[in-house]
Amino acid sequence: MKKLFIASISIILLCSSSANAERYTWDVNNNQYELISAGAPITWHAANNAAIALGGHLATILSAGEQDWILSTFGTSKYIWIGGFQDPSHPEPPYDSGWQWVTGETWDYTAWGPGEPNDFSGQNQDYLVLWQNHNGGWNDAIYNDSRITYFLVEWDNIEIEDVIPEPMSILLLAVSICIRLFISKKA
Ligand SMILES: [Ca+2]
Ligand SMILES: [Ca+2]
Ligand SMILES: [Ca+2]
Repeated sequence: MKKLFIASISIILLCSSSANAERYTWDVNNNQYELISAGAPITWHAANNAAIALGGHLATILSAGEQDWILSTFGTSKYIWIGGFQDPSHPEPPYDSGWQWVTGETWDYTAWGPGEPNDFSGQNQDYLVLWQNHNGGWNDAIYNDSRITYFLVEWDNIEIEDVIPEPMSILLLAVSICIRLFISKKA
């Protein structure tokens, strides 16, 4: 019985993880995230378009919880585009004003790295990146910074229950199969 139960759970876990092996769900907002390598330098705009084409958007980080989860899930060793940008018509300085999220979500949390944002050397640094040199702290970068080859896509609370049975339903199904097998063995 116990072995059957464990086997059922293993199959369930295998099934649920194989659907989107690269995607991770943050259980606080139930959103899914995937770190994508372009394999070559990619502009912020190209990354933004790619994220939309995938049915998501460049990741938006609204809290310390989301920032911490993203860094612990995807690491701090890469330069990664995310979904923040600065209105190009916004006067600068101040460098930290006029920022917004691609989704229109409220911009009221920031995790700037030391000295950022800064329009470094007078460049138009108006796009948001998780910066390797700041251990994942944010940096404002120019749209075509050649160091950036990764981008993080987020899918908002997608309703996977429409296509895949809910985990609890699968669990109950597995348990009922175990019980039936157990009863038929006894009979
Ligand atoms: Ca988000
Ligand atoms: Ca700027
Ligand atoms: Ca900067």
